[in-house]
Amino acid sequence: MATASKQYEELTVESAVALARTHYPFPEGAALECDEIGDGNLNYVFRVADPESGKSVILKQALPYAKVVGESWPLTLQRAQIEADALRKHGEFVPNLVPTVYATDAVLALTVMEDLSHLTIAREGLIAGKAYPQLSTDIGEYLARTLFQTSDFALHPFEKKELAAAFSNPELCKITEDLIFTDPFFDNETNDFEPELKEAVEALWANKALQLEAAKLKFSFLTEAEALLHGDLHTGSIFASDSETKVIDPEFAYYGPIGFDVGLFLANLIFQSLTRNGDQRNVVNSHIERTWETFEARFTDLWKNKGIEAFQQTDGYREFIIEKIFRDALGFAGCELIRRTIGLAHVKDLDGIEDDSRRIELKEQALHLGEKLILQRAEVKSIYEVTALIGEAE
Ligand code: SR1
Ligand code: MG
Repeated sequence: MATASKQYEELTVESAVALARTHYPFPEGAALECDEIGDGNLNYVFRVADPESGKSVILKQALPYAKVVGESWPLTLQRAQIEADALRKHGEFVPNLVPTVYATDAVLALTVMEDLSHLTIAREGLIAGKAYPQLSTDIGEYLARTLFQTSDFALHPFEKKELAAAFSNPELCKITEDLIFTDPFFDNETNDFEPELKEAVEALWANKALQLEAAKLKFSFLTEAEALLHGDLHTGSIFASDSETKVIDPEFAYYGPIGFDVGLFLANLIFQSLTRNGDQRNVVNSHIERTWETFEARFTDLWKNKGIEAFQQTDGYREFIIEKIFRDALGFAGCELIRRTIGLAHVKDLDGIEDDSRRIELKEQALHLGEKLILQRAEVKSIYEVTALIGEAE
């Protein structure tokens, strides 16, 4: 059970160990070891372990500012509670695909949770060439189950609206509204790109049709409370091995358009696909295709077996919803491709490429693909057309 401290203070290795003893059943007198292992943009992550018993636990603490920028960017501590609550809510539907939360402390903005360090962050593994055979089936299942079962298709409207209110997350949503949907489409100071990309970026800023479609996608994100989203489902928010997948970090969780989670994951696979050739690319393209295939199949199955909507049997309604999710997902994927290339927060898949001309070439491809997905999202009819577009980006 949670124990509230008197006031917020940043954890140290010493205080993390003391809290771990309080919140996790380490053997009496265990000689605990502790490391800060966080490499994200926003939080501290401490791993506390007892080498003797082999037991270990994670303490994640939200900082009152965005670590990626510094103390000049204050950020609500309430996101820690949102994250823990989202892990628990999603865990009701996919217990095998999220870490177990053991305890929370609202004052310290602390979550004590299952240690997943036997797994690797999927982005790192994919960059190293790993195939992760389970990844897309697991994420397709995760997406369908968490999103369907928190939507009006599965919940009584009172329960759904109560959840939507509980997951109101305005500050974190504002980050997404700015960093994904606004800043990259204008000459904004938060943007960050190599001078070699200037021409391509200026063409993007001058593209009025693109701006209009980005505005529509932002409006969807602002207004369409369809389901409880993860809100930041990139490959850095996923731990994986050949046989296991765990989704972490839902601090951006809120009620939003279903296609947002789907699109962000697809975009992050697209980055990885762009960096690969031949059979290696096919491995990732198969993940892109299987994510959608699994999502669509499971969503359909849940619709038929768990749906409570009066129009559930109405011919064409399920197809209409799935088509909307697909179209939205492509548009959101396009925005993610653009913002991770020229916005504030990048991806290592591209930034880690040392050869300057290769890196710039792939970033140009990412930008063009992002534009295409946004502008042509209504015409692209299948996920196989998306993987074909990746090939055409060269
Ligand atoms: C200031 S936070 C920058 C980015 O990091 C997070 O993981 C989100 O993707 C956010 O947009
Ligand atoms: Mg994160």
